[in-house]
Amino acid sequence: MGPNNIPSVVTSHIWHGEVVRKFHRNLPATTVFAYGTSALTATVPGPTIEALHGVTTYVTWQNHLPQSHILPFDTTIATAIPSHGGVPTVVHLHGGIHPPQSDGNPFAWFTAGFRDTGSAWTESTYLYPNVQHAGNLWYHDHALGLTRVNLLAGLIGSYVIRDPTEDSTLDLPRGEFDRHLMVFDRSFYKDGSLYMNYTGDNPTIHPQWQPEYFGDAIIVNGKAWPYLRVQRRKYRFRIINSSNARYFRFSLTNGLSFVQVGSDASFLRSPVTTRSILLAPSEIADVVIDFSTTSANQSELTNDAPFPYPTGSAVDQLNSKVMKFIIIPSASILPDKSTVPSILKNYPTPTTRPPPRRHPPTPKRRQPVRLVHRRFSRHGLSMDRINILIP
Ligand SMILES: [Cu+2]
Repeated sequence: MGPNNIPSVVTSHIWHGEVVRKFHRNLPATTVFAYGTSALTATVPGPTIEALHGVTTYVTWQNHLPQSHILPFDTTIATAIPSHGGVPTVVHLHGGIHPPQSDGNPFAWFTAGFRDTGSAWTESTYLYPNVQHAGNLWYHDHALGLTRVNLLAGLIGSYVIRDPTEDSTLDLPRGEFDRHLMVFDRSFYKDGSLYMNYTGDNPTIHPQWQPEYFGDAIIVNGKAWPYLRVQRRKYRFRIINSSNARYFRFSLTNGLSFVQVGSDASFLRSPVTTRSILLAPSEIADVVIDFSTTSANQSELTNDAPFPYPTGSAVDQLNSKVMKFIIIPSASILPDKSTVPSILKNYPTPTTRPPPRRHPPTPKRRQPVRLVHRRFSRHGLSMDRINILIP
């Protein structure tokens, strides 16, 4: 067991394979592709990888996917086609600064057991030096011609580089008051399976091609339109848009605002208070919401971004709703001592001078990376949380 009796499992790989998961209580279970430590623990999105600034982490991404894909894919574009069947995958850490052989080159794909590999495949274990400044990243599949369907199938997850010294200096909301919200859209058949239209937008020109994907249901951390019980205090949310094509323009009901403190992997110099946040696919907004600034007992996170953005269809009853915060109707249990400093971070000024020539430090030993599962409930059950240590 880890700290606070949180179960810890020592492992050195991240499994990905086909599992069945529930997105909504009124929808039958859905077959998905998911990351985790095993078929039992794999989730969509996958576990959050928590890395420490300056501490190298190694991850062996292990493909356990079946012989064929659960979604239709377009074979008229350049696509990874393995000679022995299976679903090619390769992981890209979005926003990460790491060696090219750990970057998830689309040609570095591999199938289950590394039976077939792409022309650029060299490494089964990826190295993430985490020498960039602390911030928010995310990981996703990147296989040639299959990235669209592999992400839709569920191969996505968040990754955060933490700097404990910086965290204690800034004193933003921490621990259980610091959450990831991974938001994406999906459509489903009535039997629960993922729906993806594979008839081309202009079938006389191309039988399959559609440039974008828009789903009816908005999913946050693996649940459609979930709720989260919050205390009447400040929370930090790292909101990641992991949709394939949908922009979100978020607002909060009942008079609440966002205080944006970061964008993608960086802090803003100073916090910005705003009623609305526009987030394109793959963008990350790092915000603080102070639930003590409303007397209401709930607030909805809503979306009004047309799709495709900015000139497409208006949102409707379904895709205008994202999630609901239920504010516990009492003073917060513990006093909220967190702050939002007026100056968050001064990064070094960019320069056009050539970089100094130096070799990256050679890590002496493999250091732990912490994986955190934070799930929502549609049934009022408490959220479970699993921490996993990777040596
Ligand atoms: Cu990316």
